[in-house]
Order: sequence, then C-alpha cells, then structure tokens
Amino acid sequence: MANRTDLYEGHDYYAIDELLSEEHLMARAAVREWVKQEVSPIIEEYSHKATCPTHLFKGLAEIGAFGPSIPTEYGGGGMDEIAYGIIMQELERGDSGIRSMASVQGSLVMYPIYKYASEEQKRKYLPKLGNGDFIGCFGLTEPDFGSNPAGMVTNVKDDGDAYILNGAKMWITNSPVADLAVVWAKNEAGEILGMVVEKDSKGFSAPEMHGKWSLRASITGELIFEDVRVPKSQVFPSVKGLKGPLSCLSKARYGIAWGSIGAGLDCYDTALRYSKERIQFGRPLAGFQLTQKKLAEMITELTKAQLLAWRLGTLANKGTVTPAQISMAKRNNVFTALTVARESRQILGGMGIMNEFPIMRHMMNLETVLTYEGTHDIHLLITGMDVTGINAFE
Ligand code: TGC
Ligand code: FAD
Repeated sequence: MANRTDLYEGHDYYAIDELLSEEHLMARAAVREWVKQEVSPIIEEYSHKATCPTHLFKGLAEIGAFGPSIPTEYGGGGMDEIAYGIIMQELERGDSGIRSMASVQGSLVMYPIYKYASEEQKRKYLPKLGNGDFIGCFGLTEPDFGSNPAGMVTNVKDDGDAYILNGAKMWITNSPVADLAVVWAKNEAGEILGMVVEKDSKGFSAPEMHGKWSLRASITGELIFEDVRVPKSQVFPSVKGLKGPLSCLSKARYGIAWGSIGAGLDCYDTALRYSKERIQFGRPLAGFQLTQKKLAEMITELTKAQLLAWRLGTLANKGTVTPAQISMAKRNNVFTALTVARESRQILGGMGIMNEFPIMRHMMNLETVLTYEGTHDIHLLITGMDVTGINAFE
C-alpha cells in the first residue's frame, strides 16, 4: 500500500486563510504535519484490516486534539472554536475515524464533564482525558432508540448512596478500549441523567461490534449494564433532560461540519492531481470538459462549505450559535464531502476503488458521518422545525 506523505494542497479558493489568526494557522500546520507523519502512512492498512490505531491516542493528546476549546486548567487546549474546527478538518483529511477518536474524547466526554460534572469529577477525569491517559466514550444510542434518544430505556433506580444502572447502548465509538463511559439513562421519574461509569464497574461490559464497511479504523462497540452500581457522586449534578446529551452533540456536530471538509479536500486534491497526469484519447483527463465540470463543481461546493464553517465558527466564538445553525452546516458539509468523494472516485476510474488512493476509504467513512451525530434527514427536519416553528417529530 502506498505511503501518501506528499499530499495536502490547501485549496483555499476564496483566501479564507486571510480570516484566520496566527494561532489558527499554527494549529493547522502542526496537525497537518502530524497527520502526514503519523496517519497517512498507516491508515490504509489499518482501515483495510478494520483495526483501530489505538497507539495514536497519545499523539492526538500531544497535538492538542482533545478538547481544543476547553480551558487548559481542565485538560483542554484553551483555544477558540475556529481552532477546534481547523484541527478537526486536518484530522479528517487523514481519516474520519481518526477525527472520531478526537471528537468523542473532546466533545462527547470531556465537554459534558467540564460542563456538567462536580468540581471533584472534573479534577479527577479531565487532566487524564486531556493527556490521553484515559480514553472515554459516549453512550446515548440504544438498539431501539437511535434518532429518537428521548425514548431510551436504559435506566437507574435509587439505592441509597448509589444508583443501579441497567440497559444497553449500541454503536458506541471507542467503547471496547475506553476506561470510562459518559452514559445517559432515565431515573424512576423518567428524567434523563448523565453519569460517568468506569470500565471496571461490576456488571459493565463493552463488547466490540464487527462487520463495518465504513469507519473501519475506528473501533465501535456496545455498552451493557447489568445491575451496575454507580455511586451518586458519579452522576452529573447540574443537568437533567435531553438537553444534556444534545448540547454535547452540538459541540461534536460543529466539529464534524469542519472535519468533513478535510475528507472532501483530500478527495478533490487526489482527483485534481490524477486528472492532470492520466492520459486518455491523447490528452490529460483534466482537459475534457466533463472532467472540468466535475472539478469546478467540487471546488465550488467545498468553498461554500469552508465559508459556512468559518461563519459558524465566528458565531460559536461569539457564543450566539444555535443548534439549528450547527445542524445546517453538519448536514450540508458532510453531504458536500460525500458528493465530492463520489465524483472524485469517478475521475480516477478503476483506480478510484483501490487503496493506493484515499477516495474509496473516505467515501465509505462519510456514509457513517452522514448518519451519526444525527442523520442527514434528522438535520433537515431540525432546519424545517426552525424555519416553520412546527415540530415534525411530535
Ligand atoms: P426536543 O424537545 O427538541 O429537545 C429536548 C431539549 O433539548 C434541547 N435541545 C438542544 N440543546 C442543545 N443542543 C441541541 N442540539 C439541542 N436540541 C434540542 C431543547 O431545547 C429541549 O430543551 P428543554 O429545556 O426544552 O428541555 O427533543 P426531541 O425528543 O423532540 O428530539 C429532537 C431531535 C430528533 C432533533 C433529537 O432527538 C436529535 O437530535 N436526534 C438525533 C440523535 C443523535 O444525533 N444521536 C447521536 C448519538 S451520538 C453519536 O452519534 C456519536 S458519533 C461520534 C463519533 O464517532 O464521532
Ligand atoms: P434510525 O433512527 O433507525 O433511522 C433510520 C432511518 O430512518 C434514517 O435514515 C433516519 O433519518 C430515518 N428516520 C428516523 N426518524 C425519522 C423521522 N422522524 N422522519 C424521517 N426519517 C426518519 N451513538 C452514540 O450514542 N455514541 C457513539 O459514539 C456513536 N458512534 C457511532 C459510530 C458509528 C460507526 C455509527 C454508525 C453510529 C454511531 N452512533 C453513536 C449512533 C448514531 O448516532 C445513530 O446510528 C444515528 O443517530 C441514527 O440512529 P439509527 O442508526 O438507530 O437509525
């Protein structure tokens, strides 16, 4: 398999770099270099074997990919939301599964602990999550409740100074290798609570799910709770209800709006280079009008996605961004990346399906990205609800 270390044109068609600060550019350069050195040479092989490169967790921590916008005193990077987005973009240029490793750790595990846990829990978990000593996962989805997490049946019953947790979660990124899980469950009053469950808790197991054709370099599993005793001190004191997990999803969806651009850019970059080199009918593929149409449409859509992400980032930095604005960007940018991957695959002809090039891997990965963190259609309905004021889910 090829080592793809020569890559990464910026493809900054609208000079968006001019809108970025020195800190953003430095963060991007550092992560881009790390991806070139550590991810690109190995990712095809890990993806092909459906194995997670768990040795990269430490490196991700070292480049500041875990919680870039969480304050440094709580184990994060202390940067702004645009820096967080750019880091996700560069990781996903490498692979969506690598970005997932960082998204889950930073946005779905560190963020809820930072936002909702007691000071004692924060001090106990965040520094070790930030430096990669602990790996976390986030359990919301259940076998019978995916798009509709409000229906969850995982539950806790009061038992004095602890809760007894029962139920099962499915499709959980990193669960088989996680030291702890942020778990959402209903109490006897039907309220959703969040809690940290440590991996050695009696009655808790996290078996791996096998057979994915997508996100193969990411490890996915279940969470099974059979009368697990969770001390009340492990339960988040300052949040109840679905807005707890959904607020974490907002953070992670924001990162995906940026991250997916990276996968799209890598496909576009590959197709552009290939089309200039590959000769058919006596001229480069890039000389045919139909190829130019594909390339022109790709860079147009990617540029629009970049602008959407940048504007979303400025709203996030101001603290005024809404969940619906994030939904629009997640949906649009993932779909753009997937469309670009499909068009790029065509430009490479038969070579497009080979693992000598990254396109098929990105395309397969993006099918997951289109689905997790809220499906393509769920985000459309969130936009529909926002503009009409009518909730199509009720
Ligand atoms: P609804 O009544 O609309 O909302 C309940 C409460 O939550 C608030 N809220 C939000 N808060 C913060 N951020 C958001 N994005 C929020 N969305 C809603 C809302 O204001 C309300 O608050 P309050 O105070 O009134 O109680 O809830 P609903 O049951 O009607 O659900 C609406 C719906 C369908 C949009 C929601 O359930 C949804 O987003 N479903 C999709 C589920 C999903 O995205 N699952 C993702 C699982 S995690 C994952 O995929 C990780 S992959 C990680 C990786 O590997 O990278
Ligand atoms: P369903 O909800 O059954 O939806 C199936 C189809 O029906 C979709 O097309 C959907 O859009 C459509 N649909 C559903 N409801 C409606 C409606 N009201 N109107 C119109 N169409 C509708 N979850 C976690 O909690 N933690 C994780 O770490 C995590 N990691 C994941 C990793 C991978 C690789 C994958 C594939 C998933 C992961 N998920 C995780 C779960 C993910 O969030 C869910 O798969 C997703 O939310 C969709 O749920 P579902 O698969 O049950 O599909």
